[in-house]
Amino acid sequence: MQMTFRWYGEGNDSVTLDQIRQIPGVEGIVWALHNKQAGEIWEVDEIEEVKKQLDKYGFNMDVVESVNVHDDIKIGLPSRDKYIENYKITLRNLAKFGVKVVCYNFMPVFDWTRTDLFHPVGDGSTALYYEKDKIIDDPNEMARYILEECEGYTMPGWEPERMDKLTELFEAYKPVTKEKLWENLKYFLEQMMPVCHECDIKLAIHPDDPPWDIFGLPRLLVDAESIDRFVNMVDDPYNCLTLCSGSLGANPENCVADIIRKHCGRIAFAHVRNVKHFPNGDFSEASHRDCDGDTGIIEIMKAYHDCGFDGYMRPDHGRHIWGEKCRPGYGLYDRALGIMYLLGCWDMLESIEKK
Ligand code: CS2
Ligand code: MN
Repeated sequence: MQMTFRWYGEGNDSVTLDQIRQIPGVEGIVWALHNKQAGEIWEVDEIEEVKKQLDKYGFNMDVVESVNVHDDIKIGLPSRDKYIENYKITLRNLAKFGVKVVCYNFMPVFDWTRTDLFHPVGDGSTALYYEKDKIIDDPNEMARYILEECEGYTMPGWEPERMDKLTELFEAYKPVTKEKLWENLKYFLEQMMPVCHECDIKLAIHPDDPPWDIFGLPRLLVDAESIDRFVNMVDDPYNCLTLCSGSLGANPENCVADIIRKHCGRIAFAHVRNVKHFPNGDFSEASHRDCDGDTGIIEIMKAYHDCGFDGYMRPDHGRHIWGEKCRPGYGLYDRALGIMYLLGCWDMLESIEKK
C-alpha cells in the first residue's frame, strides 16, 4: 500500500507541500489541474509545472483525482465523441509523466453532496453533514445555501458558474434513465480501455456520494450489486475502482470490507473515511477512528491487508479542527490524524503477520 494525500495545488489550497511532507508516510500527492473544465485537454506543459512542484519535495504524482467527465458523455450526446477524444489525449499526456491511476466519477450534474459543510460535532470541531429532509426536489435551495452561507466555499460540481446552468443541465438529463446512464458509461469505458492499456493507466471510478438518487437524478455505483455490475460490464484489469468507504458507507446496508475482499484486485485507489449514521437516515462524517463512526475502519484495513493490497490509499474528508480555515473536508489537521490512524492499523497488521 502506498499512502497519499490530496492537494488542490499551489495557490488553491490552504495546505502546503511543506506541511504535507511532515506527515509521516506520505509518498505521493493526489493532484489535478483544478482550473480545467470537464472536457478540456490537459496540456503537457501544465502537467510539467505540477511535476516540478512535487519533485522539490520528493513526492510522486502517480494518482490524479479527478479528470472530470464532460456531461455530454454522461448524457450520451453526439458531441461526446469529441470529449472522449480529448480525454484520450489527456491520458496520453499524463502517461508521459508516469501517472498510474486516474480517478473520475460518473455522477450526473453534481459530485458529492452534503446539506451542511460545517456542522458542529459537539466538541468544538465541525464536519460535513447530510440531512435527508433537506434534499428536496429543488436543488436551487441547496445552491442558494452554498452561495450565501458557506463563506465562499463550495462542493465540487456546485460551483456558482454551474449553478447558472442548472435548469439547462436538468433538462438535458431528462431522457437519461438509469439504464441509459449505464450504457453511456459502458460506451465511455470501451473507448478508453485500449488507451489505458497503451498508457498503463488505470481508470478508477469513484462511487456515487451519497449512494442513492438525488434530485431525481440517477446514480449508479451505490452498493455491492452495482459494483459487481460495473466490474463485469467491462471486465478489464484497467477498468478499476476508487473504493471510497465514506461514500458507500453512507448507506448502513453496505458492508465496505466485504466489497474490498471481493474486488481487491480491481481497486486501484482506496479512500478511507468514517461515517456516523443517525436513525432517521441523516449522517455525519466522523474522525477516522473506528469507534467514532459506523463504517468499520478496522475491518476495512484488515480486508486490504489480507488481500495484499498494493494500490494507493488516502484519508478522505476530515473534520475541521483546532480552528482551521480550509476547504470543506480538506484541512490539514484531521486528515493528518487520519493518516496516522490508518498507518497505525497497517503497521500493526504488518507486524502481526511477520510474527
Ligand atoms: C472525493 C470526490 O471529496 C470527495 O469525496 O472523493 O469528490 C472525488 O474526488 C470525485 O468524486 C472523483 O471524481
Ligand atoms: Mn472519496
